[in-house]
Amino acid sequence: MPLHLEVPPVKDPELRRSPSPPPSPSRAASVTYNDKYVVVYDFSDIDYETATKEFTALLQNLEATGLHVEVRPGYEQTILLFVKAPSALLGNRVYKLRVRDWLYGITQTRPPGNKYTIVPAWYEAEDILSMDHLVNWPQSMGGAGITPGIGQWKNVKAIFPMHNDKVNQALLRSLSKKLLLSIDDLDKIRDLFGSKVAFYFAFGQSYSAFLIFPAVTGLVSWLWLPKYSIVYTILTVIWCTVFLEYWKVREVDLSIRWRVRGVNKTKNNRPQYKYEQVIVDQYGRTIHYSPKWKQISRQLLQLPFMAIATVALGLMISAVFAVEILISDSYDGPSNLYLDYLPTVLLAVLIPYISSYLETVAKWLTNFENHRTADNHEMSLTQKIFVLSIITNYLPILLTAFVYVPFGDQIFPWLEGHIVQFAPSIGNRLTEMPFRLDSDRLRHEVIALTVTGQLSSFFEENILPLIKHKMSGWYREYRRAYTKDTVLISMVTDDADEAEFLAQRRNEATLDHYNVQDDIAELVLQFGYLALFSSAWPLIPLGFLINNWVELRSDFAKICIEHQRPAPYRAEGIGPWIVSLEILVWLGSISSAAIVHLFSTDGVLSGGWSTLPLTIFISEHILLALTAVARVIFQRFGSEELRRERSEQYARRLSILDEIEEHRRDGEHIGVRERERRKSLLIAGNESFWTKQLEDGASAAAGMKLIMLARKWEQSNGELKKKQ
Ligand SMILES: [Ca+2]
Repeated sequence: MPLHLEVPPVKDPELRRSPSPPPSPSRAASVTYNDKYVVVYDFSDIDYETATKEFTALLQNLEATGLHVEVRPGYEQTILLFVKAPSALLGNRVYKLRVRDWLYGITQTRPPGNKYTIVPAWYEAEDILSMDHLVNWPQSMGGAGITPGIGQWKNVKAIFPMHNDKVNQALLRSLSKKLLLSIDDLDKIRDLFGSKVAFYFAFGQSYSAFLIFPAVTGLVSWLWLPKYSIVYTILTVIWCTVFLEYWKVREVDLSIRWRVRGVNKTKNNRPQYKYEQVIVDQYGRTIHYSPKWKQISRQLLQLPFMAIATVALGLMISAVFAVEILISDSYDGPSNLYLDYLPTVLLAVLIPYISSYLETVAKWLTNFENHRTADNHEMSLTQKIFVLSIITNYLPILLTAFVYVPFGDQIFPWLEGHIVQFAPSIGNRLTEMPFRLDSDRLRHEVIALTVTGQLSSFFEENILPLIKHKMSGWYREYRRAYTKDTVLISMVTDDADEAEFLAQRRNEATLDHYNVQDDIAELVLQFGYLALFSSAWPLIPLGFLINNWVELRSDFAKICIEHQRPAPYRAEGIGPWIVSLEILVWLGSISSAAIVHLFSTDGVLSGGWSTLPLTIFISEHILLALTAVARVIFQRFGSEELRRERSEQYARRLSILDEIEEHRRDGEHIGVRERERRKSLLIAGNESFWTKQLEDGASAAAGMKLIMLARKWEQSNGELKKKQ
């Protein structure tokens, strides 16, 4: 077997593949994370027969792929399948993935070797990605085809790689000592969690570094310049544009550095993707065809959804807003103190309720849109939720700035008049006070919303999940100790030498899946506050700068502690968030201009000729927006010439691809000798955990025993109950 070794640019010795580190006397130190995966199988909802059948199928699929499986009990009625890839299999997959990348034009040099070549990974996440493919990819592509929660595998709760705690902690420690993340830190995050997650940190890092400039100008403006300063505003608008253009370049740089440029076009179909036909075109390429017009027209459905959501949320927020002002400005009846808090309480109760309903609709809509790749699906859903959060976050400020302050003196007397007419009992309590215009109100609104927004999102993101996780842990312990529920781990005792390892993995199995889009959305929303409203309160950038220092570190800790280790998927950037940022920059230029125009000299613009330029300005920008939408749609259709060129390229590649991607699964065609060799390799390894169920059928027997134990216990318990 020819063995081609490339020089691996490994930065951290902890991040090497299993055979590389020298044997260490301590067992904990010798655990490798690059070649393992955990599959969580939950059989609490199904009967004995179904459970054994499903479990056997699961195991057979994994073993047929050439993976070694150790079975251990999990919490409640779950079985943890610990999957380990033989290094020959994994190294070969890593090699094939590199060849695939080269064929798709992601990398420029052809990796030397043939279909038997085994290479060491350059970093841990590269191995784990291939590990993920072995477990998750369809059988036709040489994987085990385990897709958690879908179809045949609906009782597979999760598949995940294990956290490399030592490296996690070391990196977190070094990050918390630094002011800014270096390129080296970003590389390390990529080595751990893959480029998709690393791009979030890269974006957060660039954004925070850029924030230093408006933080300084903002402080200067706050100290020495007049309120709603025009100089500060112009600088901020320019800064926004410059930052965005910088990030576009930076993203390309990083995607080349991380060898992921163009990786989005190589993504597989998601299992839920529905296609109408399978076509083999003249270049020999299999296409799962679903008409473009159908997809685009389905995606256009989000426009009416967004319109309705905007109107619904908008009406509610405006109503609460009007009540709030009526009460604070002119209501003179009894129990004024309680009434003061009424609108806030109303908003606090109503908004989460309506938002969660709208989110359900958004989820349904995204499923309906039938995206081909998991990336597109995830992104489309996050973008919808992002628009909803934009409305709830920005609308109160927009109402204050552009409705209440300029038109309040007309709207509120009119509103009061109507209340007197239709509800005299309330109306009579409204005093005939002349409308007091409070131009500081905008500033206060901006301060209150940005500060509480950052604080509450920190709490929701970091503190609340920790509390929840702790509580469910306590509850589990309580049930285990005091109730007669079937809990597997109380029937089976762990081997002493694995107890700690198993405790950690059981904990990881209960954690949530991590979605990096949520974190990006949070930063983009923050950027929007800055772009749209910082002219009202120039200390915003300084506050955000401090917030983000904590944010990036606490997000890293959050991934390590509160979430399962994310599968190290690849991405070539932050994707459509660029478009969101562009829109926010554009909105920011309008909003800042209008705020300065309305507030800077204390003179409030009121009707007449002076609003004319503003109207022209806005209508012109609506036109721009339409052009942008059209551009996006046309880009979706793509250029015919480009497609043809790519197809010809593909035909050229196909001969090599055929040789490389043999659609056979490793476990099915290896001989008895190779099987024995792999066993002896496992025994020779330093991890006794992976040698407990080496004999053929041992893992299956262990799993069956666990399922039977649980069911027997339930049976005898049920009979006991009947007898009593
Ligand atoms: Ca975050």
